[in-house]
Amino acid sequence: MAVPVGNALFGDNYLSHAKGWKSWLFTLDHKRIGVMYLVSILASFLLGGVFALLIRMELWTPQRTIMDANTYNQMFTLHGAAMIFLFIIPGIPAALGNFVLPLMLGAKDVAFPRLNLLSYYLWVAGAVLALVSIVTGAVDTGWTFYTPYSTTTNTSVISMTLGAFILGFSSIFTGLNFIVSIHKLRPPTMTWFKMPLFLWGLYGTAIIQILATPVLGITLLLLIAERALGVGIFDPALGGDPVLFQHFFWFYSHPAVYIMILPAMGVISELVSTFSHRHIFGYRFIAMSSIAIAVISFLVWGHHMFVSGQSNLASLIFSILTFLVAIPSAVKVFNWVATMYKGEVELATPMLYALSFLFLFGIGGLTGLFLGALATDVHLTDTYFVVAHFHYTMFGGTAIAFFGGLFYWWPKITGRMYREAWAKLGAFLIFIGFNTTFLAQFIMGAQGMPRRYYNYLPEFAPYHKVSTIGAFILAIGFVIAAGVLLHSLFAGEPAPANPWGAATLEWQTTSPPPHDNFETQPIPGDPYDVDRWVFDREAGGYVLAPSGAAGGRV
Ligand code: HEM
Ligand SMILES: [Cu+2]
Repeated sequence: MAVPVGNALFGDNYLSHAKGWKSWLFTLDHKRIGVMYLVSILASFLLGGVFALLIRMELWTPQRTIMDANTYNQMFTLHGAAMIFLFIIPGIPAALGNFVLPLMLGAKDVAFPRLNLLSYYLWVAGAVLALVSIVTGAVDTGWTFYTPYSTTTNTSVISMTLGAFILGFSSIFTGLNFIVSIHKLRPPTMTWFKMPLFLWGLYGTAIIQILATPVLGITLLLLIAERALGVGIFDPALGGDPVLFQHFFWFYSHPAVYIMILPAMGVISELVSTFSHRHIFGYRFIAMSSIAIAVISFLVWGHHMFVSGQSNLASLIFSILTFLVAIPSAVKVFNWVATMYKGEVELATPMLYALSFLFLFGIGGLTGLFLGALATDVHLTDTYFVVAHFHYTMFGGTAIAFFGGLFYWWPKITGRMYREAWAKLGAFLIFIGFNTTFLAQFIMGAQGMPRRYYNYLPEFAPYHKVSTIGAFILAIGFVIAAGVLLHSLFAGEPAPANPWGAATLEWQTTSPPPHDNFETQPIPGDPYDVDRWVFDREAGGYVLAPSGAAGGRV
């Protein structure tokens, strides 16, 4: 088997550079830390997914199916908490971002490699505390930990919230590291507007991580103080105010949905340009809209509280501000579509995920308008409409982009290609399964099926059955996707340096990259100048066209 040009699988690379488990556990290499995050985060997704399937099985019938009501409450709490705090918030920045960010900058590592390793171990500590809370009487408050229930239930709220508190620090440190890296490690020729859009996405995310996450930390500490010491902050019996908790909680958790979606949008910008083989359209608008979204995200938290008794004026203002988010989001979508228009769209696996994202996130975003409008939200709040809406945005948006990014950077991370046909089948089943699961939830939600209910009226049973069947199709899709990636690890063709023809710097080093990322310092040019890359049969991938030799190398 001829080894393609740019493949370093059988020579020196970051994976072969040092051996033994210590070389992993104490590594300061951002690529290895990224890989450790990736494995841990995928394990969390598996755990959350198992909880999801158990929830869906329970909801197969209107009465008890497989578990009692208390267990059910714990299941949806654990599902939500695992998916949010362990999987989707750290997902793209910590796993993919850690691996890709320094490479895209042409740098050797992030600005603070030790802090990076600390972030990872904080994540592990938080995850362990969350697991402890499962063993010691799982939490049943919902992932939102609303008071006064969370201060009175006798389940292990303290270890779970302490876990979330520590995970918050992991997130803050990652954000800090990325901001400093982007400011300090950008090569002189990479001006702000020559930066890949994935980095703009991570930059916007990092701002929110640093500014919003401490509020969650303080809120959870106050909750712990109230439970452990009886300080009256949220409990009316002690002179506190439960609605205050909701304000604090959503002041973090709304921006947190942009911690989830901004890096996802960054991934999509890369995928859409690469697989349309076309320069990204409206670069500056996409870049600036990331910052606009980051800023607006701080001003809309009250849309989660329209029925909490906050004043009508406050609700009105929050509603108007919520609609503002649609503008920068739509700016991105229009620019992606314009990039594809007249491009040579190649339906490789990562692009299938990107197209899924456009469709699913489109539905998620547009249904958000019904929830942002006061009159319709009062009817829809706390129904399955909300459950469907946030799954379309978080799962259909962020998680799908995460998997698109994983299939995109996989050859770079592992040095191996995967089987396209099977990978496409997985992506296709995930798309079908996803819509089957969650479209049905929009319908029953609009008809009044409440969220978090164990028993329900028999008239909703057909929708629940469809949704459960969809969840299993979805699971089969993921099993196939996982099988494809595992198979490639052992039997995949060696990957070329640049299998897709992308122009960002991470493709200008071998697959997998050497320990120090680049043999010789690459010179960044326009990150979307994809025309300079031509397919070379012998290399099995893309190489620089001779005429465009200035600025890059293979
Ligand atoms: C196999 C895929 C999934 C299925 C079938 C599924 C299903 C469900 C169901 C049935 C609920 C319970 C709703 C309720 O009782 O109110 C739920 C809640 C939730 N899910 Fe998922 N989910 C899946 C994947 C995900 C993913 C990938 C995420 C995150 C990105 C996620 C985040 C959440 C959250 C935050 C809740 C709210 C829990 C709460 O109400 O406290 N889910 N999900
Ligand atoms: Cu919100």
